[in-house]
Parts: sequence; structure tokens; C-alpha cells
Amino acid sequence: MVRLPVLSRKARLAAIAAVVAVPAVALPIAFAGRDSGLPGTGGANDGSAYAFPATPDQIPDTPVRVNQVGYLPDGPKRATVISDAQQPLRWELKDKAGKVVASGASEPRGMDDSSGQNTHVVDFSSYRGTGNTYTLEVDGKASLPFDLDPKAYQQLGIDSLSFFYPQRSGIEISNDIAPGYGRKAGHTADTPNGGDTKVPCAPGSCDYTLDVTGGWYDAGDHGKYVVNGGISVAQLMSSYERSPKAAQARALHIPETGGKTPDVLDEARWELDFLLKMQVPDGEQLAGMAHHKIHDVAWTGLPTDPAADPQQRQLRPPSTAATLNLAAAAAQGARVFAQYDKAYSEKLLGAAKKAYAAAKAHPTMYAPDSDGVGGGAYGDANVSDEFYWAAAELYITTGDKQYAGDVSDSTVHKADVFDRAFDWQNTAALGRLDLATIDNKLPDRERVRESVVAGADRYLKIVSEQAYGQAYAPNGGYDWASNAQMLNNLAVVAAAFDLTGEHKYRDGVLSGMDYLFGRNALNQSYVTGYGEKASKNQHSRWYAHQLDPKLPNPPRGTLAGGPNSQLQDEVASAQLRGCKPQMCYIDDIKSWSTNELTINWNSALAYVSTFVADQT
Ligand code: 9MR
Repeated sequence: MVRLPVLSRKARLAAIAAVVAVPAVALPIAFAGRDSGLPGTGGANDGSAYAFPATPDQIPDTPVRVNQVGYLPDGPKRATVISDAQQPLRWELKDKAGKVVASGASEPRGMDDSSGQNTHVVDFSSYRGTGNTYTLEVDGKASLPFDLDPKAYQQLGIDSLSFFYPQRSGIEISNDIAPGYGRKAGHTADTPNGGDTKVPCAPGSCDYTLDVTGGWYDAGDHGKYVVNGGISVAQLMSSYERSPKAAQARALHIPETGGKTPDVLDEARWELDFLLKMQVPDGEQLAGMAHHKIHDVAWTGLPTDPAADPQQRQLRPPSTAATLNLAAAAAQGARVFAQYDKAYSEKLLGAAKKAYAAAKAHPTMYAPDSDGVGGGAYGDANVSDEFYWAAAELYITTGDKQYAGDVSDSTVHKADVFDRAFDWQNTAALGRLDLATIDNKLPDRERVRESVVAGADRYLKIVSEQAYGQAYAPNGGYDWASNAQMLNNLAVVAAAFDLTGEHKYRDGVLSGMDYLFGRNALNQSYVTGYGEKASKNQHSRWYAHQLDPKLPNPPRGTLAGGPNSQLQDEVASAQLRGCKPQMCYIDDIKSWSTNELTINWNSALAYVSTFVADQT
């Protein structure tokens, strides 16, 4: 990736004009690096946080697909080339000056089912040099430029976590902290709909109101969902738990930075506080349960600033899944906050225990798939995995035999939970991964650890079998948020590295990441501000630059959901008909089924990118 230093606007334009020409793929304009501090296309101010460099809408295509951000010098380095050639093709790796520094022959891989393309794989892992603006040339065609840089992922760890601050509800977003992203507090008492200070229940479901201010907006909508808040905040806390020291050193762009609590936990607390507020108060019939979600009674259009939302807000009924999300996240929170804020840790543990007991008393209150007006449904009619996750977190935190018994008795405990990607609906892996990696005395812990390594081996096999190296090969098409699903598969591979120290797992995570940054069928980086051709029009009501040039694009480090074969929105169905799974994506703000941004997808990105950042 071409990097430019932080420059004045005039100097930046001059630098852009004087860009290095890349043979065979004549780029019309240069691209500034993720850490350049240049303004985003959406009018973000100059500054080092959040903004990303202006990128042209059209990037000339190249059949040579690389990780457009970069490769670690001591890591695997693979590229995929689209070519019908049956024989190996000669490849050359060129440095910034155009000098050939390595060469070899590609490996023909034939037809790739996920893309419908004939492919070759190039492996230039043995080259260990460092520098920026390398290109890979195959058969006379050049890739987009990339870096070979031990710090290639450092900034991403920070950006993917700093994404959460401007997703916050109930607080003014400071333009000093997030240049270009400042906005009024959303859903406070003085906003048009009265905000989230006194939100009533759905008619007939209860007669109280709750103050449910705060938390993160789920995605491009203004809804706040306990199911989905749970996995998102858990992954932030897990990124802290896997390496507290590294987390402590990682300063985020948030108001609380600099305190004794690590920034990632300050951010997590913003959501944990909201989850606590969603718990049914004492004295009510369903005391201890958690409301499934809170959102508008009707969908609002795009763009709509959170502070301008005119729709009535409503608490949807409690559900067992939400209650167990609260129990699991609060139990984990009690553990990670114990050394920083004892009173808060105790409060979280009390709420977690109460929620868990309430879920046991009401084990089948399922949120229906049909409840999707004004907000997402997040329906879930199988909560055995949520019970397992919550019991696991409570056990790890308390060591209490009661929870160990529930873990061991769960049908999920011995099941293969890595036969699919984990996500907001399938949460067993969250419990399994923590049981494997965090200290506890579960009698069959060794078997638990082996199950994680076996899951990782399965995903590694997929990485090596796929022509594009992605950690994802579902039966049938690609799901909604395929990008997050493959990141969660990589989180399992990362855990196997932590458990075994075997380098093949670290290398598998790195290879799997290449897909997200451009080594894919669309030559697309799915992370805003990272790579030459990067997603920047993700579906959002306030990062709606595509609809209103005065508004910003999503902040640097925002993941797009990614290819979704089911084409569930109008833009996707009109423009992507007949697409092969990997091709079912469009960087259009109206394609919410392929191109939304969501807290649980960025939490997956944050978990894996901090793992990778910590490798150097
Ligand atoms: O991520 C969710 C995906 O797994 C579901 O298939 C989809 C339809 O129910 O909903 C997705 O979640 C959306 C939520 O319902 C509302 N906020 C935006 C979320 C991401 O698109």
C-alpha cells in the first residue's frame, strides 16, 4: 500500500499527482495509507483518528489478487491469480523501484467454486524483505501495491476497536476525539422522540418504562439489541483477556483514554451498563429476565442522525436468549473488572447470577423471527448454546460447582461446536473457547482444549483448500455477514495458537486475513480505509456520505458484512442476480444485506486483528 505522511492539503495533492506508476495496472491516482491521517472522502477533518484517505470510486481491475494492506515479513505471503492457463505462470515480486526481488512459478488450482473463476496460487512466503509499495506481477499483469511490514496490523487493532465510540448512543460524540465524526448525543431526553430515558414496553407486554440510555447502536440502524450486544462486548473483553498487557498498551480514541482501566474495557463498560439496564426490575413478574431489544416502532429512512430519530421507541418482550447473553457477558465482565473496579465487578456478577436463574425459570421464551419491524428480529429458538455459554462464564468467574455441573450436563458440552461459524445466534463456541483458554478446574478441560484445536485444524484445512485462502466454505451459498463468520473461524485458529504455540495456526490466521483485504474474487478490501479498493459505503443512517456528501463515510477500520448469496435487499437482487457466492457483494449503502456495518462484525475484526497485531 502506498503511504503518504501527514501533509497539508496542498502537499497531499502534489504527492498524489506524483505517484509511482504501477506497470500494467495504470492506477489513475495514488492512495494514502491507513495511518496517513488524511481526510476521508466524507469530509472528515485532518487528524489522526478515524479519517481515511480519499479513494477514487473506480479502481482498474487486475487478475492478481493480493492483501492490499500488507503481509508480515515473517508470515505467509500468498496471492491468487485469475487465469485459464493450465500450466504454471511465472511470477515476479517487484520492490518500489521496480526491481525484481523474488520470482517463481504459480500453482494452477483450476475452477474455484466460490467464485466461478479459474485460479492459480502464488506463494512468495520465502521472501523476507520489508518495505512499502511492492507489487506482484504475473503473466505481465501487476497487483495493486502492498507493504511487507511487521507492523502491518498495528493500526487496525486500534481502529477496529475505536469504531465503537461513534456507535455510542446517549453521549455526544466529540469531534476532537473522532475528527469528522462529531455529532449530538442520540436518544437522550431532549431528542424528538424523547430518547431512551423512559421507554415503554410493547403494548400488553408490561406496564413499566425503563431508562435504557447508552449502549452501542447495533449497526446502521438505531436499534439496540441485547442479543448481539452480548457477543460483541464479549469479544472486546476476550481481546483484553487473551493479552491484558497488550490491551493495556493499546490507546483507543475514546474519552476515557488514559485512566487506569484499559481502554478496551472502558469501551466494553459502555455496553455492559446498557445490558444491565435492559434487565427486568425486581418486583416485576419476569424480574431478572432481559428485554430482547429496544428500537423504533417503524423503520426510519437513510440518512437519519441518531439525535433526529422521530420514531417512538419501544422495549420488546424479554427472551431467554437475551437473558443468557446478559448472564454470560456480565459474568465475564465481573471477571475482567475485578482488579479495576471491585464494586462494579460485584454488581455485574449479581446481575449475571440473577439473569441465569431467571433464564432457568423461563427456559423457552423465544424471540420470534417475525418481530422485524423498526428493528432487526434477532430471533432464536434454540438457546442450549446460550445456556452453555452463560454457565461456562459463570463457572470460570466463580468456580462454583453448580455452574460446572450445568456445563458438564449440557448436551452442547461434548458436541462439535465448530462444525459451523459461531455468531450472535450460535454462541456455544464463546463458552468453549473461554473454557479452553482461561484458567479453570473443569475435570475434562484437556478434552475441551483438544476440541478447540480440532476445530482449528478443520478451519486450517479450509484455508489451505480454498484458492483465495478464506477460512470459510459453507455448504451452499455465503451467509449474511460471511466476513464476520470467517473472522470468527479465525478466532478459533488464533485460540489454537494460544493453546499450542504451533506456528501453523498463527500462519493460518494471517492467510485467512488476506481474503478480507483484497485477496478475493472481487479484488475488494472489506475494511474501510485499508487497501486501495476498500468498502466505504456501508449501510448506515449517519455515515451516509453516499447519499449526502456532507456526511462522513464509516470510520477507518469498519468491516462490511460481505458477500451474501441470498440477495436479501433490492440493490443486491437487482444487481447481483445469479452471482457465485463470493461475488454477491456490492459497496452500496442501500445493500444492507451485503454491506452493513455491525458491532458484532467489528468485534470479530477487533479480536482477530489485535491477535495479529500482538504477534509482532
Ligand atoms: O446479522 C444478522 C443476520 O445474521 C440475520 O440473518 C439478519 C436478518 O435477521 O439480521 C442481521 O442483523 C441485523 C439486525 O437484525 C438489525 N441491525 C443490523 C443487523 C446487521 O444487518
